[in-house]
Amino acid sequence: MNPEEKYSISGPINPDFKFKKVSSRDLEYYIRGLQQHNKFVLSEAITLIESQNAQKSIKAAALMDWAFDHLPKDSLRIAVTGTPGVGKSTFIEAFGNLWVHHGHKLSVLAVDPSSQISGGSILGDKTRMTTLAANPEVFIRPSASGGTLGGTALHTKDAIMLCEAAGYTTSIVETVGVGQSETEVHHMTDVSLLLVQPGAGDEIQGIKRGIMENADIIIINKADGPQLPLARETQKNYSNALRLFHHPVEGWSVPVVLVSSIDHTGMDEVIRHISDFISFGKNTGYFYTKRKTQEERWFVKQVQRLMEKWFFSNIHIKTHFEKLRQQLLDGKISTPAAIRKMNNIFEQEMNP
Ligand SMILES: Nc1nc2c(ncn2[C@@H]2O[C@H](COP(=O)(O)OP(=O)(O)O)[C@@H](O)[C@H]2O)c(=O)[nH]1
Ligand SMILES: [Mg+2]
Repeated sequence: MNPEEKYSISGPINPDFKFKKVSSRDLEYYIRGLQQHNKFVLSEAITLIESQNAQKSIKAAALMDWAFDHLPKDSLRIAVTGTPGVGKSTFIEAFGNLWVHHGHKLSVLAVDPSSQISGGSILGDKTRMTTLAANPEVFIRPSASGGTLGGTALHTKDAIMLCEAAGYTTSIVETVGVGQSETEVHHMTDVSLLLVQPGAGDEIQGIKRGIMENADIIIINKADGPQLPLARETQKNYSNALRLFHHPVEGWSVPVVLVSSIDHTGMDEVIRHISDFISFGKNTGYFYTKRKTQEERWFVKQVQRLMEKWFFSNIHIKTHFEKLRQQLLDGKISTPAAIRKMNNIFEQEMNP
């Protein structure tokens, strides 16, 4: 008997009873589904790892362990960044279909530090990715609803691994919103594509240094129709401006490509530059070092998160912390003194 049948009650006993869906999937179910490249199960598996439920997180941890042991030898993680409206989703739709045509399996995920801001959610973007969504070789994950600040970034990294273990060896991560997601996405991908629009020279001045320096390939999107001459001008401006920036990969000069995601032009060139960048990175060792550093950074960040959690679950520490905070607000203690006191409390706790 399947669990749905087992728990469903119908008939005269209580006609108003509504079947409450219970998650009765066992680990085997997820593993088998991922092994079979089953998109539905993959989607369920990502929901599982996003869950805050304690029992589910035990299962999620076991699943992540399995995924970690079953990562493909070769995988590619691509970041697609740029301000909202620049055409990221439209680009992914065009590029993704071509990429799959080259024989790859692809997943599309979103990194969204604050899912509260709706406007640009990938869920809405699915309408811009209709043909991609229908492609059997493509898995698209709409961005999670709700979630804590920074939480979705956390899950995106794990979701990439689940997708890879399920055979989707290329992942595209689209940033939703600006700011934090822009920086986070570079810490979980191998190559970053920065999309910009045709525009005036002084707009380039406005692009933050960090954003330019993190771009491995710059794409001038919407290079079509009446915008084409302006796009060419913008291409020149970016190429010039790039001379002022220092790319982390010694010897890599960032290409600036003209693309129309609507007319599907420039896509082959993008693919060539991605391949070049990856080969270059593998030859120099940068590719592997970057991945290792990403894992190390992730470990450190998560341990810091754990430390915070454990420290504040200590009632003694929490009480003192709250007391000092209040004293600070009441002007009864100076900030340096409060910090010193907190330090003493930590010391006592660590060396009882
Ligand atoms: N002319 C033109 N319009 C485009 C192109 N790419 C995207 N757009 C339009 O730009 C708007 C924003 O696109 P979208 O993909 O949602 O941007 P995102 O917010 O960066 O994901 C939509 O109206 C698209 O049709 C392009 O290559 N050429
Ligand atoms: Mg989008």
